[in-house]
Amino acid sequence: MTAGTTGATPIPAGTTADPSGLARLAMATLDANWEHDHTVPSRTLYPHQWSWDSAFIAVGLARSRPERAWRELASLFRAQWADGRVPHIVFNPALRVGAYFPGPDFWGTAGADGAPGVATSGLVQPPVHALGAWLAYRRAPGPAGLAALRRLYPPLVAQQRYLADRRDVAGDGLACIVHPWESGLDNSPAWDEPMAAVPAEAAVMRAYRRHDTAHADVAHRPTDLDYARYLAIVAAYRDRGYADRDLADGHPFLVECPLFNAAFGAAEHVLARIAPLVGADPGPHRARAARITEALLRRLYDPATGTFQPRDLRTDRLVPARTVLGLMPLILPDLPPRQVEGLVVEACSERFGVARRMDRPLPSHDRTAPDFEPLRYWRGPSWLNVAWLLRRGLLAHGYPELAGGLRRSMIQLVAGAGCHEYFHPDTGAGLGSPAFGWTAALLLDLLGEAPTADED
Ligand code: 2M8
Repeated sequence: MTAGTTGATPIPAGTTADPSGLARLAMATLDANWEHDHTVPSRTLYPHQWSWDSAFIAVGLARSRPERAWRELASLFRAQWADGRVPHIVFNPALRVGAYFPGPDFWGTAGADGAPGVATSGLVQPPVHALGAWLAYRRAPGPAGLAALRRLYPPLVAQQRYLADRRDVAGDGLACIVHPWESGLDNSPAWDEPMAAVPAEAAVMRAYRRHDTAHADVAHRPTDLDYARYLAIVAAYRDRGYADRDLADGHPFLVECPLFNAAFGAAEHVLARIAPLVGADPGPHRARAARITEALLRRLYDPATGTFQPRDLRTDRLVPARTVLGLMPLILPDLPPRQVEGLVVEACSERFGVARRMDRPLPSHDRTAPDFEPLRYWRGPSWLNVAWLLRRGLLAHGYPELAGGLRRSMIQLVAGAGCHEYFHPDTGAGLGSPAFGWTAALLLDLLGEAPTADED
C-alpha cells in the first residue's frame, strides 16, 4: 500500500495514485469508447448507446471535451419516441447482427407507434438526463452550452411528461418501471420477488446465444433464468406494441423504484433551474418536483426501516430487500430532515459502510444480507454511478465529510484497478468491462472538483 494523494486513507497499489495520471487514463478510456456521435459503455459488452450511461458520460465529457458532451446528449435525444420516451438502447446500425443480445430483431420496435427512424429498445432508464445536461453546463458554461441547453429543454420536458402521463400506472404520482432493465440495476435483489412471479424457464435460453457471457465471467452476470424472464417481459411489452395503456391488466412486471423516482423528481428540480436560462417558467417544475417528493414519501418510505423500498404494484407491497436503491432519494433537495437522517443512518450502517474514512467501497446491496454476492453484478459489487449520486445527496444535505469519504473511496477504486465497470466490494478488484464509460467519466468529474465541493 502506498500513501495516496487524495486524502488520509491509503490508495491500494495498482494502476496509479497520481491524479493527473488517473485523469489521463479516464480521458483515454472515453476517447477509445467514442463512436462518431456518442460514447459506448464498453466496446465489447455494450457496443451501442445506452441512455443513462450517456447522461453520466456527458458530465465527465464536459470536464474534458465539452463539445462531445453536447453531441452525446443530442444523439440520444434524436432517438426519442414521439410519446417522449427516451429509449434505453440506441442501436448502431453499422454493427454486425449479434454484437449485442437482445439486438434490434428481438426488440422489433420499427412498427411501434411513435418509434423513431433508428432502431432502439422500447424501454427507458432512470431519467438522470436533465441532471446530466445541467451539470455539463455548470462544468462548461458558455454560449455553446447555453445553446445546447435551449435545444435540450423541450425534449427533457417531453421525457418527464411521458413518465408522468403514461407510466403513472397506480395514479399515485410516481412513474413505474415495466422491466428490471429500466431500473439500471438489472439483477438487484430488489427485483427477486417481483421477478419470481414472471413465468419463464432457464431452458428457454438454449434457443438464444447470450452475448454478455462471451465477454464476462458467467459467475458475475445475471443467470439464464434471469435472462429468460428479461426476454419474457420484453416480449409481453413488445406484443402490446410498447403501448402503456392498461399496463395494470397483465403486464408481468410493474414496480415503483426509489432510484427511478428520485431521478424523476430531481429532474424537475433541475429543470426549474434550467427554465429561466432558456426563457421558460420554473414554477410548474417546482410544483411537480414537490408532488413527486410527496408521493415518494407516501408510497415508498418505510418508517420501520427508515429507508425507501420499491413497491411491487402487482401485490401492492414494499419489497423487503435493502439495496442501494433505497438510499437514492437523498438526491432530492426537498427530502424532509427525518428521512434524510434515516438514510444517512442506513448509509453509515454496517450494511453500506459510508464513513469519513471508508475502509471498503459502497456496495450495491446490503453487506449483511444472506443473498449479498460480492461478484455478481448488481447484487453486491461497487459501482461508481450510484456512489456518485449518493455523494451528491450527501453534499446537498450538509454531510461534506461523508461525501469526502465516498469521493476518496471511488478514486481509490480506479487508482487500484483502472476504469472497470464494477468492483469487488471488499478487495476493490476490477470486474466486468475493464474500460467502462461512466466509470471514466465520473472519475474525471470527481477529480475536477475540490474534495469538499458544494453541491451544484
Ligand atoms: C447493464 O444493462 C444492460 C441491459 O440494459 C445489460 O446488462 O446488457 C446495466 O448495468 C445498465 O445499468 C447499463 O446502463 C448497461 C450499459 O452499461 O448495462
